[in-house]
Amino acid sequence: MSMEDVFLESVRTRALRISVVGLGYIGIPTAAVFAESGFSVTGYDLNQATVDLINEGRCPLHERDLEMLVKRNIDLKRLRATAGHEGIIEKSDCILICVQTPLRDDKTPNLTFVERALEALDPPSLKGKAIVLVSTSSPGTLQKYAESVAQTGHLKLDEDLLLAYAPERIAPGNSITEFIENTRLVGGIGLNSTEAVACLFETVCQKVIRTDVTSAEISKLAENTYRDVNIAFVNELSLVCEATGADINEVIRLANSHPRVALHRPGPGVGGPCLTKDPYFLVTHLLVGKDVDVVNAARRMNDFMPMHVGRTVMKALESTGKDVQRSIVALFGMAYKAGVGDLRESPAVRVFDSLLAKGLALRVYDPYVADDFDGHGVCSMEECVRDADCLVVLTDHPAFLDLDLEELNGMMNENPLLIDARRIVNPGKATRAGFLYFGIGYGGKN
Ligand code: SAJ
Repeated sequence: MSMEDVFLESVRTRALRISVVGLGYIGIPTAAVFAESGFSVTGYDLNQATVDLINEGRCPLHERDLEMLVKRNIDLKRLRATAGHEGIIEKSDCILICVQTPLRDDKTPNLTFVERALEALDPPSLKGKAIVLVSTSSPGTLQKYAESVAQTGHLKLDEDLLLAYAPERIAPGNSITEFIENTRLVGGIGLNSTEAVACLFETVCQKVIRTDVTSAEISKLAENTYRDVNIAFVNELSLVCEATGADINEVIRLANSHPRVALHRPGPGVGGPCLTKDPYFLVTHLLVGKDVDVVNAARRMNDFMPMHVGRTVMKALESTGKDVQRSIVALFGMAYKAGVGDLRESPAVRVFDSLLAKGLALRVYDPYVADDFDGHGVCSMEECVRDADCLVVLTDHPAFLDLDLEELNGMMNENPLLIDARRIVNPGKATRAGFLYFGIGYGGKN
């Protein structure tokens, strides 16, 4: 029997022992979903606290259904966690690498964690195993590793060792559903690797597309970069609208009526762990240099937006003759996107920092974030806006989609301002409720 046949048989019977290296945002859902499907899964992490928590059937992440899956599979003894990497090769048939891949300060990929995880796997002892990289990585990462393994002369790639890239494509906040329902890409180092690992993922994902390893690496990055570039373009259009008296919401409505246009939404910038990183990973090998590519220009545009929002707040306060240094500014939303309590790379935090640096009195309300924002956090909308001069909407949380503007105005100081950085408040309604309205991409007269 070939190694691929043995692997496929043990996938079918669930005898395949799976190890997940890195128990973070991706590793925990991955481990839980495979355990739920009947596999015996061991998670490895250097953080003892995470390992202990998981072994108690608890979960450090706030993700719908995840803790329930972790608990059930810990109780059924299909899932366990271990600190460090010791014994990993002997105890596994398939190793899924889900470690973090951050950016360095100079915006180049820091693949140290992936490299360390791979270095811990000694090629001679990998015969008969499968290694699957799940972490976001720069194009060529797995091919380079494959070449280094081939050079040792111990193993025939794609025959003795199966090697594939199966990038995660799950949005934080909805991990489990997206893990199962989103199409999974599997790119192997050869046809055996692709087929075997694709079959493994077919046990937990509704749809799997087979491809080659480098195409999978590039397309994972392309998806998030497409989104970042699209949003950057919309943010640039917003500046055009502000300068010409137009409204970005109307422009998007019109342009998107064309069957081949799908403009995204403007905002105070782009946050989260993916769109702020993946574009840089994508252009790692670009030969033309960093000044002439679309990708870096888009990143610069989106990074500029928090500053633009900060300036809009200052200009709005000044335009009404309010004493800026004595003004109270209420901020609605600090999370990087709607419906999550995640502050990673949040543009709202950058707006907060810039306004704080200008000496403004700030209050922050975010129903999803348990953080007191250095003493600026408050627990309700009312507490946030009471006697405030200006309200800034920074995150499009569901709770902010249908604000009672009259009621809010009634609690604020005279002639309140509303700065809508997400364009979710109707300018006409805000004006009728007594606000002086400013919005990103809103060039209309108030
Ligand atoms: N944003 C806008 N305008 C928009 C859409 C988003 O300003 O029209 C902002 C959001 O407010 C947020 C940022 O962009 O600050 C990122 O938002 P996102 O909705 O792209 O969410 P992420 O980063 O949590 O998830 C992305 C998703 N990628 C794609 O949709 C292509 C998700 O499917 C991926 O699994 C995830 O990255 C990932 O892990 O790579």
